[in-house]
Amino acid sequence: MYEHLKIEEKGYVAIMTISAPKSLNALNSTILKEMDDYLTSFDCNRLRCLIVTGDGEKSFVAGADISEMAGLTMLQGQAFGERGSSVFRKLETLHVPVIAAVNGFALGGGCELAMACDIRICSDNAKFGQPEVGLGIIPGFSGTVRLSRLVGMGMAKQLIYTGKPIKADEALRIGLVNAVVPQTELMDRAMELANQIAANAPLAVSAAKLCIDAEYDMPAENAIAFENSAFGRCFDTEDQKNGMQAFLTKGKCVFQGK
Ligand code: CO8
Repeated sequence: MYEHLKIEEKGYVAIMTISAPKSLNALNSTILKEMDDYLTSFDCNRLRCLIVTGDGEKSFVAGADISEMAGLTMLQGQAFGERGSSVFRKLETLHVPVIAAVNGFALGGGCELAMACDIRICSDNAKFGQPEVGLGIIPGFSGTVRLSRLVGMGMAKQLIYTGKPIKADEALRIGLVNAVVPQTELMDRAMELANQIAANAPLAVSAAKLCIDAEYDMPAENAIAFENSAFGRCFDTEDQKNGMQAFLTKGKCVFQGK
């Protein structure tokens, strides 16, 4: 169905594998279009979590495709940046949590893709970096926006100005990833995490994601009001009634997402 995406579903969890082995899964226009199409068709009523990973054992995504960018004019460069940013924003605002299972190089657009996900875990051979200034460009695809929010201004500036990649243990230390695991265990650990999320009330998980993201840039008073309203809406769901009833009767709730 797609040329560069492999899609799998296991229960409530979907796995999107980016596959362009000749370029270490570098993102070209076709891949961005396919990701856009897939995310547009993603059924958040049926699926409760998405895992994003790269094909093979060497690379998650080695950046945007340099051979495609090399000859761009200023306007084409801006359009390419906007294209990637809009797809990543679609991923970031998907109504279910997205886990990046980073299985190797996450450079430039690869690091930017991982940062657009809710949670990042990586294999012990992973390398993260923003090498763009070494190519005469800046991190596009919203890299200058998200990196400082994740790791703080000082570290973001160091990574972007030097262009030097960091290893998995350093990415863990600065909070760029939540966990580092052996390569052979990466997908199992990602599935375990996804299944833990999927077992919870999906409308509540989705509301929590919306709140955390939307409230981040709000003044505290507005953020608190936003949360209060979302909190109230949870009481209009069957999942809340059933979840609390199950607790009170010492049962287990199988959430229906209603
Ligand atoms: N684009 C295109 N092709 C690539 C890319 C890439 N980003 N990365 C690797 N490849 C290709 C190589 O050219 C090579 O192809 P070939 O076999 O035809 O020569 C193949 O993949 C294998 O790569 P290497 O032989 O280089 O493998 P190594 O193990 O020696 O090195 C590295 C692996 C370190 C990952 C190395 O390939 C590398 O440095 N790649 C480029 C990394 C990079 O600079 N990424 C950032 C790109 S810029 C970017 O992402 C900007 C995003 C924002 C865009 C904004 C729009 C305007």
